[in-house]
Amino acid sequence: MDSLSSLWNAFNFMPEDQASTWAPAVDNLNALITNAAIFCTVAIVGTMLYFAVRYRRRSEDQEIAYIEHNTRLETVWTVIPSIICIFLFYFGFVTYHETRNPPANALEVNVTARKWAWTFQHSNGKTEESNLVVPLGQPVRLIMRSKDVLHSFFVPAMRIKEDVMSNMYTFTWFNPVKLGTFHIFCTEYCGKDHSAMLGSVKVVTSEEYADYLQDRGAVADTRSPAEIGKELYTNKGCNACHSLDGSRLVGPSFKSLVGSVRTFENGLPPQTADENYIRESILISQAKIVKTYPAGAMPAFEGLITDDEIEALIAFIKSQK
Ligand code: HEC
Ligand SMILES: [Cu+2]
Repeated sequence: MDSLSSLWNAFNFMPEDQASTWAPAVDNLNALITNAAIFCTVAIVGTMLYFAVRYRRRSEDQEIAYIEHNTRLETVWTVIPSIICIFLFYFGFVTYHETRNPPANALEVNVTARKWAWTFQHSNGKTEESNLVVPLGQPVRLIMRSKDVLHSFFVPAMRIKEDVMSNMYTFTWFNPVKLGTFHIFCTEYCGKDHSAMLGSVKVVTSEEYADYLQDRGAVADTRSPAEIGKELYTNKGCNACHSLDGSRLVGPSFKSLVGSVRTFENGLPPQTADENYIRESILISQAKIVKTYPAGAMPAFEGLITDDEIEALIAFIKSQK
């Protein structure tokens, strides 16, 4: 029994910890695909070798049968693999769909990648490098961007991996089901110290998480991004054209904007307002003109606003429920 399980472990390449809700589903799917591939390889190569011996030419003047086709056989070897592929697609799609759609109550953490470190910022502004602290059993949605090149955020124990880019936000989420500390890697070669771009996810109880958020240490600015965003809303002049109470000024109100479906003047398809939409609206206001509003009224802020300021404005706009 012992030698059997050590044999199994030798062939099991998945990380030992299954620390998120969907880790077992990911592992089962991986095992299913691997086993199906091994089975097909053995069956096909085995049959091929057997036929090569069994039906080899036995003499120079041996006549061979003339075989055109076999409808029944061809139907079988088309239909069965098709069914297997549909099965694999189905299980893959279900898991993929889950990994792309965070629940509405997910906790949000902003992740910033740079050469060669990760920074995590929680909703109250608590910021820490390399160490992502999250509460057990609480879905966590990560809103990620890069300050320089392409990186990729990878936590094997959670079975999540997502590219991190400088010109848009990318997202991932997970629901941790195990207390403990788990590795973070960068899996996109990003230069000299790529291999040292490490970090850890620390899963703690919700009480420990609350204490963690409160402990702000010696930081100069203890405001939350939303509070900083509120100040920018006035300082950058957004308040001249955007109300917070739902009323129409020069531009649309920020009330309940995030998560709502936007329709546009310039024939573009409707879209749900998310972080990337807000970012684009600020930087390149002409890209999408909100229906019934004038084009060209909003100045483009490209070059006039930093990524950190945009992130604070997004947090503020999100808080206008
Ligand atoms: C001079 C007026 C004006 C100013 C100043 C202004 N905007 Fe706008 N904004 C508009 C108008 C008009 C629209 C709608 C037309 C469009 O989409 O360009 C708009 C659209 C938007 C949208 C998309 C809204 C939606 O309902 O989909 C966002 C987000 C936005 N602005 C953010 C900002 C932020 C943040 C600032 C400050 C940094 C700002 N705006 C400053 C006039 C303005
Ligand atoms: Cu990297």
